[in-house]
Amino acid sequence: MTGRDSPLQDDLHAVVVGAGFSGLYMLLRLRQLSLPAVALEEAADVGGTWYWNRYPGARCDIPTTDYTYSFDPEIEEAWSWSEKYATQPEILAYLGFVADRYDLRRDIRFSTCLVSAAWDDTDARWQVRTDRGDELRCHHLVMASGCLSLPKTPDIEGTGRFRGRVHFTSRWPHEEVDFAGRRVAVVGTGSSGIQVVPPIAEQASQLVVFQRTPNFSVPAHNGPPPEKRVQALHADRQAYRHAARWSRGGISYEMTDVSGVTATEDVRRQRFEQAIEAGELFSILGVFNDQVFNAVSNEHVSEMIRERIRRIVRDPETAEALCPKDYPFGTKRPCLDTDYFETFNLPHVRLIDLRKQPIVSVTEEGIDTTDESFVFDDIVYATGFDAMTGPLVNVDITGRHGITLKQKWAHGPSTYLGLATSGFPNFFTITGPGSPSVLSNMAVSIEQHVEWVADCLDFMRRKGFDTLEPTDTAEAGWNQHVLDCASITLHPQADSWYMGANVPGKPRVFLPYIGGVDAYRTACQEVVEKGYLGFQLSGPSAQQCNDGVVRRLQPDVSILLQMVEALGVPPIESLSVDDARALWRASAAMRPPPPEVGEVADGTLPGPAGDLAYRLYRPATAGPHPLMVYFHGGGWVLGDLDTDDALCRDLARRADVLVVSVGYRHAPEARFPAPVEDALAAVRWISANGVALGGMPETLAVAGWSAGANLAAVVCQIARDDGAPHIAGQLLLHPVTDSDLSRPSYREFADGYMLTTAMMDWFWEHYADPSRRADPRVAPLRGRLQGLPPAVVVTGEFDPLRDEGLAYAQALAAAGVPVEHICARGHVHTSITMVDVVLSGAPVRAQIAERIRHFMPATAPAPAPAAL
Ligand code: NA7
Repeated sequence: MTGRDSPLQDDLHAVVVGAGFSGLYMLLRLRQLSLPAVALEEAADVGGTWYWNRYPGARCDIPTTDYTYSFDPEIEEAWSWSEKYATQPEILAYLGFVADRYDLRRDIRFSTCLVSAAWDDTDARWQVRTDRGDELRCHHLVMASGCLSLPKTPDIEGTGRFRGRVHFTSRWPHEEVDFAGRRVAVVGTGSSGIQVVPPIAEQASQLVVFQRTPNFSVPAHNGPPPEKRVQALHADRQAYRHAARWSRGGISYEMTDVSGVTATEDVRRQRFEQAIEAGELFSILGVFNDQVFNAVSNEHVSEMIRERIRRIVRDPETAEALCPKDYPFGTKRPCLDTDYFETFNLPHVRLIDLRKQPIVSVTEEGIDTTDESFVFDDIVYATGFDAMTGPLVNVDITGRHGITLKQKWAHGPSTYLGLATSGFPNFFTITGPGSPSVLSNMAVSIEQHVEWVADCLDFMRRKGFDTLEPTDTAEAGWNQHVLDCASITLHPQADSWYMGANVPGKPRVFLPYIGGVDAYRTACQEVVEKGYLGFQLSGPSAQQCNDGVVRRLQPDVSILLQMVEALGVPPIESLSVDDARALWRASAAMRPPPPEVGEVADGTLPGPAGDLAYRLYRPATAGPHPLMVYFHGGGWVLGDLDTDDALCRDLARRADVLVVSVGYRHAPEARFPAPVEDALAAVRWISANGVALGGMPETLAVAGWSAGANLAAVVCQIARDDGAPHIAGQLLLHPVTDSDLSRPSYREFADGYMLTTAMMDWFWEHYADPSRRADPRVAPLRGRLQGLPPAVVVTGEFDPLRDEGLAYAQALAAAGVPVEHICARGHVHTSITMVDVVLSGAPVRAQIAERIRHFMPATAPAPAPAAL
């Protein structure tokens, strides 16, 4: 071990903080690069979290086949795990073995804490101080200090008063703690509590478990390492590791396409039982493909877990108290257990539900709740950690301009890739907030981060750069992406430590990156391939900054695009019109069931060349309702009432309006001006018959998507010129407003974002002769815009039609028309309309519903009941 008193070298390339899984590997990589480095470690030996959390029952909950270093096949050969989920002593021994094998201890300063680190701009170095009085300088500071390493001080009255023995699962003594014949309290029922309860129950004469929030837990089925995994690993180690590195969670498992919403009861149970049988976290987290996003799907899994608990625990009241009910499954860290629920059937074990009888105070003898006084010999606190940000902001780290990390992150962490943060040059966080970290197999995520940092330091040295720091643009973009990913899940609903909600006063922000290890790894690689995109690099003779944002698409839009690409769907413009229509209809039919509304009724109305079909969507609320005529999209060639059904339902529900979706004639059979004539006739008829349909008088607005929005805009211009019918407002979703395809968005998003420039060409070809394309009834942007009804114009950030939509909004505003422009950030042409497929579209549609209130009055209040 590094001698405590031998002075540390003053000028190092890197200081690594921590000697757990990440610190050890970081140190090794630095040594392999011949970059002088030292690790500072608070503990007396290596191990990190596995050094401190020595409580009985402590185990990993990722199978050991995967909870292991994979960077060196030789250590994999030399070490074999004895169990599926190894105990803490075995994992600690493993880390000791790795430290020995590479002789890492000689570069680790044990029993030494980092006290402060301050960036000195003048010599581009960190000034580091330790609690042993060391003062040293280094080029790079790497925080390998763990995500769950700073225990939370239990926020319970009187904790200092207790005269018996007190233990923290997170700081367990090295000597064995004997509970035989003792009266023991365990406070906290997270992973640690759930692991420690059964072994303590085996010894104690009395055990009382104080539970504030019940936790979802499923059996670990511990035993020998899982044969299937072991075989796969031995058959092809490289392929096995590769699959894990490119998996969603850092461990390969079979992804399902079964939705919890649409699957039959039998299939749901079968999938659940398979997951229970596997006894792995990612199996139970992946029973259905939509359980992370969809409350109904999630509730199926939740309820099946509750059913298990009720079957196991004999006392119904205890069973009910152990059933989590107020947060979706998986949004608090789920647990794997060994006989946890069974333990409550033992006569000397009791559960106290703190929701019913909260703790008043810890006393000299034990614990007082509002209802009872308990006497104990031991109290075990399993009350958790100040997770992810705690270990970083509770050290005095000062970046440029004297700003501390604590100050910068006062409202929540801000990072680029969870690896670095602007204002703090040459500062790296291994598995920091904004990276998959705690949502993944940590072993895989740690290796990926360490390798990324090592490669980066190597690159800097080779290119002569001294400093590296993310730009504000890149960091803000990443923070937004991390938030976008979390926002479409159920996670924000839970008071979890993922949300920082377990520590009073901590900002409520979803801390890890939930986009997946695979997606994250791709982003990190892309950053490097694009010349360290979003990083400012500088040195004595070189500067480099390729600024930008690595992920701008909404996460579910990005997945959708990948799926479409993988399906190899032929380009619409390569098909016959009939085949294109069939494909359009088929893709709409594949979507999940549409939302319910009060009433859906089909009818016909008279058009200029025969009857036109319409479909009416009536909200469930009491009418009459404001009236909205809707025209579907599809380039005047494709689409019908069915293809835009979900969007119409969503509009009716959210905006509380009566939507009448109108089918109009299509090109090429009925080219311009036929669709315009149909649209106009429909609006006139609905205006005349609106009250009979259940609409409020004088409230008619028009709406449409894409080519449908083109028709809506054109109808508004004609109605204004004719003086009738009165149109209260226009909602234009991704509208076609011009026939000029030379705007930049047509080039920027020409291909790969659902609607392509080639497709638009094809639509135009079918719809209108080139000689007629300047007609304002074709290209409303070329018409007179004064005196038009108020408008809400929605454009997609990644839409070839973006610029013409924006141009229309600007031109309307310039003509004095009240207009609201909504830019759907990270969206493509189709995504807002894909209700229940693209979940990130929901907030945009909510915004639309709110904005159209400006021209659509609220539904009239239901008439008061007649006085008796
Ligand atoms: P957790 O998962 O944060 O669990 C802590 C538990 O302690 C949890 O049940 C808390 O209830 C409870 N707690 C915390 N403060 C109190 C007070 N004041 N009174 C009563 N109960 C309290 O930490 P763990 O150590 O179990 O697990 C951490 C991670 O380590 C784990 O997820 C794995 O990744 C490994 P609450 O839910 O806040 O109501």
